[in-house]
Amino acid sequence: PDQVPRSPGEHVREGAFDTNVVTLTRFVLEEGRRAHGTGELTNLLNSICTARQAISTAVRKAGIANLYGIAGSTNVTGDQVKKLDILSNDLVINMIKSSFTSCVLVSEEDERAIVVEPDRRGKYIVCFDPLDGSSNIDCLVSIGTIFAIYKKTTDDEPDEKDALQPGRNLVAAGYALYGSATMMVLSTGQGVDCFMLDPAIGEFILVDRDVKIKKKGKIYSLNEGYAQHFYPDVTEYLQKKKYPEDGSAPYGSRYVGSMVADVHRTLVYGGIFLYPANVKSPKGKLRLLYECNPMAFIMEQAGGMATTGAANVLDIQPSNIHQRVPVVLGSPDDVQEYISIYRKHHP
Ligand code: AMP
Ligand code: P6P
Repeated sequence: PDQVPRSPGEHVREGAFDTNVVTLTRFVLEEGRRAHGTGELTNLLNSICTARQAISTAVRKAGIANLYGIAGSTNVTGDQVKKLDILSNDLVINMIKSSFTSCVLVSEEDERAIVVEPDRRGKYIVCFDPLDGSSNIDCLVSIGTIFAIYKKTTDDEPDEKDALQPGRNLVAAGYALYGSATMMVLSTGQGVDCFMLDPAIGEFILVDRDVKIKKKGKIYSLNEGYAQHFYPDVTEYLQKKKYPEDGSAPYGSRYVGSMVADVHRTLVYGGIFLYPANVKSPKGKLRLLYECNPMAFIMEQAGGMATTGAANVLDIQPSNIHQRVPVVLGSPDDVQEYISIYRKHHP
């Protein structure tokens, strides 16, 4: 069949040699034809995919290729920048620029937005975190790449302000998770699809179509090391998860400390991920443009929710490209329960 399987959550048969394997490249091409696009977004998505394949290779060979270790510089968040961070950032920038699809790039690694040179420009704006969770690199905990794609909305000279769009304007978003396997999760607004990297053929293969998150989960995920700084709404919410008053079982706790790993687990198993504001970080820690918005887009496309407590993440009008916001995302019933407690404390 020349159509991509349309039934939700359809798994490609495991074991059999599939001579009609649906690669990410093929999937994106078919979606592009269906959308009657010019091919620009298709080229952009495939260039991002290529960068992730290369990052996955680097991540998995880092020890051998001596890519570990401090590169001796720091990024805008003041984290020690490791060699893989720099390599990943360069890979993504170079692959996107050479796709002739984009005019402005915003990276967690670069203080200012990158304006693409005139002869290589296209209509898209890409915000990305090239290697999220980099503090986990040396202990081999899963890390990831996150991206968000917007269209330029004005005809004037491209610059940083073109990236200051609410998540509602997203054209596409997704992430790659470099875990026990490399998984690419993508949405262009018609649901969420998951692709597993098959190292044997160097292609991402469609493994889950139109993924939907559970309505309610049994896992909460946040860094409880900040408990003494939590605002009352978070403390009350956690109390209800640990000591349920309705006789139900307490929630389990899972926290990797890599947003991509914690969000992917939440997508697959259900539950709630929280990086809320606290007394020490009144805006939270995670970045709106290249962490919270893309993850909120994926969550909503999968039937989940993403809130700052006060508002839906995707409705926030960004004020600067490295803006931090509080984020609580996951199964809709779990996020709604948190929102009702938040509103009790913020009438
Ligand atoms: P383009 O002409 O390639 O920039 O595409 C124009 C619009 O069509 C995009 O902004 C998307 O909304 C849609 N589109 C194009 N290609 C794709 C694709 N591969 N997957 C999903 N939507 C697409
Ligand atoms: P904390 C990794 O450094 C990161 O940016 C996200 O991937 C992760 O969710 C968060 O920070 C972890 O922060 O304060 O719990 O160490």
